[in-house]
Amino acid sequence: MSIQNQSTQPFSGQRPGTSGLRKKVTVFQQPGYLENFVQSVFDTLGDCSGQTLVLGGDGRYHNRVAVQTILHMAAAHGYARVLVGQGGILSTPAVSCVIRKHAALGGIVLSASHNPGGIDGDFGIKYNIANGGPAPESVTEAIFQFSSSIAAYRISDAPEIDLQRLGRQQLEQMVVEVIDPVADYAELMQQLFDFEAIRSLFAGGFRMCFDGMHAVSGPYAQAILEGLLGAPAGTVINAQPLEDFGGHHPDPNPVNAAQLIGIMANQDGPEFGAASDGDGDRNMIVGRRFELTPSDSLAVLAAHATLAPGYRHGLAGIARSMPTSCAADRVAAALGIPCYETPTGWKFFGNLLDAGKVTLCGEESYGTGSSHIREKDGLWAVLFWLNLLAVTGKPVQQLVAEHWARFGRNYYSRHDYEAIDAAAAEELMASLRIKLPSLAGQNLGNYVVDYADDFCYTDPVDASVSSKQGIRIVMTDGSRIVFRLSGTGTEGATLRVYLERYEADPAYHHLLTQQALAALILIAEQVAGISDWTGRVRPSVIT
Ligand code: VG1
Ligand code: CO
Repeated sequence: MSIQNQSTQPFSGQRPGTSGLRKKVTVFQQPGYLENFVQSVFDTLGDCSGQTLVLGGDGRYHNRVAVQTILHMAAAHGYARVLVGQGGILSTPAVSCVIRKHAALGGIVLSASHNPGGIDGDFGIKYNIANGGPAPESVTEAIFQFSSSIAAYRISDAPEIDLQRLGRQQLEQMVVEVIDPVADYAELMQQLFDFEAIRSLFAGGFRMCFDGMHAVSGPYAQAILEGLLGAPAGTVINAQPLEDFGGHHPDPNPVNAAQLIGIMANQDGPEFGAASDGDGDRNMIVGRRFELTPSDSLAVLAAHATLAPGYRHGLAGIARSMPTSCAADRVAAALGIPCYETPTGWKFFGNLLDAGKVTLCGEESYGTGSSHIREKDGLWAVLFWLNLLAVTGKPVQQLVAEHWARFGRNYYSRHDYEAIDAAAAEELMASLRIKLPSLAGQNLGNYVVDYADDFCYTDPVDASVSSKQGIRIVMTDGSRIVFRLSGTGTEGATLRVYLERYEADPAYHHLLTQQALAALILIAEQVAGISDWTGRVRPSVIT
């Protein structure tokens, strides 16, 4: 066994996007591709001797191969210890939890999250820092710089590690500790939520359905919901992680989780439904015949947070990504706490959480989380909701209706135009940018534009600036249209159009979302010329 220096060439385009480096599996299978990126991570970190690394992924195709490679590279960089999930499995929130609990220097998450898996699907890698959260832009930029000039990587040629065998194994001078992927995470959840109350809820006949979407959250949900909380066997469907997610798209929204929506449409079916994504950091919450928007979910959780033991002392503040609806802002105002608006991507919440400025965070893309870790957390959100349902005795729909009655309703929808021509997408955005200055004060349909800009964020903690984070057109009544290009797709470009309308009057809280937003949808098309630029007359996904 020895450590080798393998000479290599840089690969172009290893710049991490919204959430790490995501490419087709076939790209990652090129000799040296993964190694280059990992070497660039280690070069960015500098001396890793004596440190601990956490490693795991969502179980998608190529996960185990990549885990072995990274273990052998970590051994060549002086790490004292790697904590790796059994079978190479760790959800994104579990990685964050394990990094923090075991004071690791950082962790590597192998996932392309909500992107499809399998041999024809996507693979991804993301580095998380010592606070448990995604590396900030300064770190990802350094990784990219190293990857563009790399000449060699270091790796051990020792035999493979047995990823099934729990406990310690030796790799060169390094200890590899294969850990139960669920244990630390489950322990943390029990500190935050009223497991007694939720256990009684299930014991009293309450039924739910959790769709694991054949991705990583299945084992977590089974251990916690069916194991610790006593929900009946079968509560978790599609529970087993599969390399291709069973051919499905592990992106929990009503379109992709059609099976769950079907189950929840049944009048005699479960009262509560939820789904998570590829790497377990997203959540979709559904009631019986009722779909909840993630923006509303954040707002309702914030309004009732003190009902959960982990939040009984209240919230320091709330943060939401810019395109997320302003429903949470109204709760923050009522609670007298600040509400921060950040660019899309969980990494932007890290500083606010570390500084103790916020307790709850959320994104419109089915992402919710808190200061307990530094990632969004799918099952955490489900347990939070279960805690609310158990304590209030009210179903989801009633809690949400009462919320709207008190705060007003923010109608909200996202229209995605996937796999469009990348150059055309850039041109659409460029031409919108040119129009921005002339939009203020203009009448668009029944709306008057208050202001229009390209969102630029200055981090309140370290003053770092992130520009061009999405074009927003904000109307005088607070309604908004936001345009941005996805940073996680791997085919062409994806245009996301976010639409929001505020309605204070309860007499208008029963409208169908797309109808409530119809005028704004029309304005978005008129202002941006979406069909002209993309050749599409309708979005590919509406959530
Ligand atoms: C999308 C979502 C964003 C989320 C990101 C990573 O990014 O819009 O809110 O943080 O995915 O989520 P984009 O750039 O494609 O819009 V996950 O669960 O895929 O790590
Ligand atoms: Co995810």
